[in-house]
Amino acid sequence: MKKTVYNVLLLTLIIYLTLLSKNACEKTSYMFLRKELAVRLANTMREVNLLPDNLLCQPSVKLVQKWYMQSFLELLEYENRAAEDPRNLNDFLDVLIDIRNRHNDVVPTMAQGVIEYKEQFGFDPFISSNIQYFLDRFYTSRISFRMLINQHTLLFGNNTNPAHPKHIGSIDPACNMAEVVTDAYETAKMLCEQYYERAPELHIEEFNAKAPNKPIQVVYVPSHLFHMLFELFKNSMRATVELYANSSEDLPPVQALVTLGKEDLSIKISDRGGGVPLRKIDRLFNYMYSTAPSPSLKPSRAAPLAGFGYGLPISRLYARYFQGDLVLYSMEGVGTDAVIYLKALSSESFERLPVFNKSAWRHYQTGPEADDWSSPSREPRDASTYKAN
Ligand code: W6P
Repeated sequence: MKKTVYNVLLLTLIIYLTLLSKNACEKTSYMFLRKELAVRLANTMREVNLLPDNLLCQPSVKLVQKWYMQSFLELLEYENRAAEDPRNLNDFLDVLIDIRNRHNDVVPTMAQGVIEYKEQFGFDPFISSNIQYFLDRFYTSRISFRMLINQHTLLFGNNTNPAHPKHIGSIDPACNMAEVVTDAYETAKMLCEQYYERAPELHIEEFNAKAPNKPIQVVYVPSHLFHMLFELFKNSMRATVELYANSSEDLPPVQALVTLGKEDLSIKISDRGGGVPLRKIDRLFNYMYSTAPSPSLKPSRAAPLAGFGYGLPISRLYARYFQGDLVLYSMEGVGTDAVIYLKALSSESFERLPVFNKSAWRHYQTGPEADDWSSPSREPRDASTYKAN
């Protein structure tokens, strides 16, 4: 009898402590986020203001600024609202969801701003490097902002994900790489077949150097990984299908190699799609270069495998956000290897965030510097052999 009572009490105590700590945790998260999110928004807005005037005055950029300002003010409302009142916690959840929705279209809207600029002023290498620097930082900060909002709303919005009960918010503590690779491949394959009526096969191979023959897993955000892999598969498939457009030969498969070492978890996606000359590789990551000249805000009208042209640079930001990277190695005439590098240990996957300081400020002030390498274009040359693109 005594033992049972003890057990019941223990159980009640455990349930009570769990509830208590869940609430304590939500309060802590609330107090952290109301400040942290406002600070990140404010820093971003200060940096937007450093953009060249001709870009700042574009209507799309103005619209994005308005969204940031409104979200900032909404967060400030909570500055003095007690975490002890559950109504505040619940209202805050709703505000976060509103903010997230308000910012859904920031990427295509900024792309539109770049298009508007390009239509008026043309392509300018100085502005392009300014925009590159700015958008890399701006989108990284957006990734982090959405990550924090997602964690809070998923953890405390009291709807546990029934499909993935083991996930902690958007994080999978045992994210199986081969599964996400297959998933991203299948999704890209569907699009590819819709558009081209065929798609290359996938050959997937794993090499676990750390624990031979064990599946490769890591603590990661599956949606980020999916985003990167989906982008790479679309590019590989398009290159492959277009290279074989007038051929009845079988398509060379896309190969995926997932490897795990002590420090890196790497995923290589290889295609035999004919490759890209080295001179053009940087352009694939350039925001200003890869924005289409005509507005195409409705993705339905665009070719399904083309997208906005922002897929690759943003995928690279996802990889870098947790201290990884995304690199392309292409051999023209043959094909392209794309490698995603991630940290094998979650203890090394801390956030990589832009800081707003004097050094960042200087990036927007310096004019185009004189090139300190010889440039063939300054030598007399035969204009008829000059390749413009
Ligand atoms: C290509 C161009 C490209 C970009 C990114 C990933 C793969 C590929 N393949 O031909």
